[in-house]
This record gives sequence, structure tokens and C-alpha cells, in this order.
Amino acid sequence: MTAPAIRTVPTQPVEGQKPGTSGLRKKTRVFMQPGYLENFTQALFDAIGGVQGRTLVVGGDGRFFNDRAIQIILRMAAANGVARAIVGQGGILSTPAASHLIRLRGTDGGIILSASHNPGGEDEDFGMKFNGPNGGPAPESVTDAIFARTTELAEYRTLDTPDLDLSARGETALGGMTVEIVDPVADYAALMERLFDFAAIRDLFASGFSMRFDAMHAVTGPYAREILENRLGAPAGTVLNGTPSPDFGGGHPDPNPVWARPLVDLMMGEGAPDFAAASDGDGDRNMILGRGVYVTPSDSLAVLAANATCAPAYTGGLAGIARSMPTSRAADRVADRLGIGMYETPTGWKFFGNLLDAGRVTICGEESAGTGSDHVREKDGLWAVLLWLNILAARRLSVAEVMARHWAEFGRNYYSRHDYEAVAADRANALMDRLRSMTEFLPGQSFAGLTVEAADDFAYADPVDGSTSARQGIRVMFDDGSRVVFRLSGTGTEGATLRVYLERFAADRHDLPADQALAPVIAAAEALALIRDHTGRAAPDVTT
Ligand code: G16
Repeated sequence: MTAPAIRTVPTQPVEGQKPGTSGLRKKTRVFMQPGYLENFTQALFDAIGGVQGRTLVVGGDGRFFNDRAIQIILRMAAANGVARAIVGQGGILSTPAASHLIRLRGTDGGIILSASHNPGGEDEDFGMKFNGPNGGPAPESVTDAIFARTTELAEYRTLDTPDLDLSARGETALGGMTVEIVDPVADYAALMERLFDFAAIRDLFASGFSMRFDAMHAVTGPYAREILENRLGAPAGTVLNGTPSPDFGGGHPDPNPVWARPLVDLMMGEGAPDFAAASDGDGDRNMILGRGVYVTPSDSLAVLAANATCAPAYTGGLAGIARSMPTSRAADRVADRLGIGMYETPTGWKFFGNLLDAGRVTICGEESAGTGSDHVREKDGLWAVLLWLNILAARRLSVAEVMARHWAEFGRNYYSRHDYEAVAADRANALMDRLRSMTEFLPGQSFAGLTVEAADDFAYADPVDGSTSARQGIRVMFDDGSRVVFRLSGTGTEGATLRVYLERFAADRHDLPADQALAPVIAAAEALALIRDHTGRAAPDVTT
């Protein structure tokens, strides 16, 4: 059989292919434009020094266009000399499973197709990102190089071959490249079984402990069924919305109190199960609920860090903890108590990679519903759920009791994030520019009764490689220990999303509704940033 000829296709740079917080995210129709995905893929291959002879993992969250995009990428990978592509069966891999596979198989990295928690469909969102050999999202130096290459690209390489059948496991050839189609769940489930005390969690379920896991019609359905129902013995029906669909059942696969409302209502109502959780489109985010209680992602990070030694993987203790800057400082109190390092990074999981690789931290987390550890280099929704289960199995307390005891020991960092979505970019930029120009004059000034102690535009110097990242969000610290942070999202696909992160520490009095406890900080944020004037909105679109 003769090898298919490599076709070199002339192309022109496409504007706007700059990766954001987590890869390139655009409307699906933008990605579907002829040459759009091809250009970005070729730019990626070129920017990492070519892919001749390399091994790459390829998979995605199954959203609309996932299947076609994978075929395009595989043909281009073969034409560019990739030796082996490891592909999830049906083109499916959750983000943490892809990260694990990259590491497990010692590959040169991987391509993950997902727009995460953003809705899927022809009129919704699509995304693509590159993860390096450590399994983590490419650092800014690499994404900058990819972007630079997109601005000068003149051609891409592909093959003229029919689509591959990705539905059956095994090996097949595409040009000179071997395509290995693997079970997307098996290796990941085996990793989870090594990290956690599955016997203890099985006992917990056997004792009548009840749980619901909402996969939100997204990628974690098959993972959750295998791990929770098959391996841990949770009753059938524990996993809700467990069959992935290309448009996520028409929903918004973002595990937060707004988009996972039915699950929250279930947990706040009569007869709620003991525990509930949800994950997002690509399986890296999580939401944790107990009967009558919603655990904020920031609190979840703190609780997981404080109790990690309940799980076999972490019995030796933690090397350190990292959190993104806007995440509440609840975890800092735990690090302080444990006498371990605490690192504050910009938003974006990629910033944790160096700290994890250098062994400085074991657990990382973000306010945006992400927690993870050094077992992979992505945040990991099911990992967080299993660590919670392991803790509940070891301590035999309810979620509400775990939280109450945690706050009694460490105090409570009340926390909330207000999002103003699809704001006209010039208005959102005007708000940020105004704040930036004000920061140096803020200390000493009072807003709605709170006096500013310090303010800055967060800048980060990576302690491992010395790289720097500036303009990562305006932090305003008040003299009562409260804090507000303003930044623009780097993952939206429409206009700008303004995120306002609100935090207030209470050494005692831990039982207030968060919006009540945060009312003074919310008022100060408005007085300071004139959010209503700039956005034209009377209230945030989403509060988490
Ligand atoms: C991505 C990043 C996270 C980040 C989140 C929100 O998550 O991996 O590190 O916290 O976006 O970012 P932003 O505030 O810029 O929108 P995911 O789950 O969307 O991949």
C-alpha cells in the first residue's frame, strides 16, 4: 500500500488566534471556518519545534465539532511526521484523563479539545489547547510562541485520507503515523483507585450513605459511572445526566449554583441525600454540596488541604498549597497551621505547573471550581469528589459538620464572585483602566465605610523559572481584612466578562448567609469601581 501524499496547503494568517486563560476559545462556527483549526494546529506544531517522530495524546470533551476536529488534527499530525497519536475511544478524553495519559505514557504532550464549562453546539463554544510533556497546560512562553506563529503562517500540511473509525480500540495506521485508540476511562480509574481508600468509601456507601453526582450531560458521565457505581458500589442512579451529548443536553455544563440549580435545590430540600457533586464539560471542575450546605470552591480547597492525610496518597503530608490570587485566603490559614508553603499565582491552571513539577506544592485550587493535586497537571473534578468521599468515610461526619468544625478551627472566609457577562469590551476596559490608574492613590481612602489598606495590579514572578506575568487583576485590601478583586475573564467568547471577587474574614460568627456577611464589601466594591455606571447592569448576571 502506498503512503498517502502529503498535501501542503497555502494559507494566510487568521487574526485573533491568541490563547486566553486556557487555550484558544471561540464560537464553534469560528473554529469551523475553512482553515481556522488547520492554521492554529500548524502554528502549534511549528511553535513547539515541529512534531517529527513525536507521540501526542489527542482527545476532547465530545462537544459539537469534536469528532470532525479530531479527524482534521490527526491528518495534520500524520502529515507533520508525528509517530504515534494516542486517542480516546470515540475521540473522548476528559481533561484530567488526558493529562494523566500524557504523563503515564511519557508522551511529548497532547491536544485537548474543549471549551470547558462553556455551552456546546454549532452556535455555542469550542476550544483547543496544548498540554506539554508534564501533562499541564502550556505556559505563556509556549502560547505566546503559538500566537506569534499564527500571525506569519503561510501554509499547513495535511493528508487526503478518509476519516478514521475511532469507535473501536486498537491500532491503525494513518500515513506513517500509528493511531492508538484507547479506553478513555480505564487508566484514569486505576489512578484514582491508587490515590484513595476505595475500601473505606465502599464501606461508606454500604452503610447507606447517599450521593448524587451530576455529570451535566458532559464528559464525566462514563468516568463517574465506572468509579462511583461500578467500583465503589454506589447504587445505580447515583450518577445523574451521565450520558454525554454534543450540546450537553442543551445546558450550560458549569457546576455552580446557577447552572446546576436542580442539584442545589435537591440538596437544600426535604429528603436530600448526604452528599452531592457536579462536574463540567471536560471534567476538570467540581462543585461540592452537603445536605443543606453549598461548599465554596475556596473553602473546599482549604478543607481538602486540612484533611488530605485521610487519603492514602497524602498520608505523608503536603509539600505546600497553591491558589490563584482571586481565590479566598482560607487555604492560607491551613498552610500557616501546617507550617507549609503557600503560593499565590495568577488565574490559570498553567501557573501551578512549575510549582507541582518542582515539588513545592501538592494541592492547588481556584475559586473557579477547580481543585487538584500532583497526581496530574490539570484540575480534576472527580479527584476532588473522591477526596471528599475519602474524608467523609474516614471522619464519619456530615459535610455540614466538617464545615462547622473547619470554621471553628480556622475562622471563616466568607466569599462570593459576581460576574457581569458579555459587557461591551470598551466599557469593561474603561472600568479596569480607571481602577488601574487609581490604585496608588487608594490607600487611606474610604468607600462605603471601608478604608483601603493596600491596592495593586497583581504581578507574579514564578519562583521556579523566574518568568513574570503582569496585570493579573486589581486587588484592594481593606483594613478590616476584607478584600475585593477585579479582573476580566480570559475564557469568554463574547464581549468581556467582568469578575468581582469578594471576601471577608470572620474569626467567629460563621453562620451568616454569605451575601449578608459580604454586604459591606459589595457596597465598597460598587463605590470604588462604579460597576453599574460602567456595565449598565443593576446586578451581576451570575453569582457564585
Ligand atoms: C480555566 C482555567 C482556570 C481559570 C478559569 C477561569 O478553567 O483553567 O485556571 O480559573 O478558566 O478563568 P477566567 O476567570 O479567566 O475566565 P476552565 O475550567 O474553563 O478550563
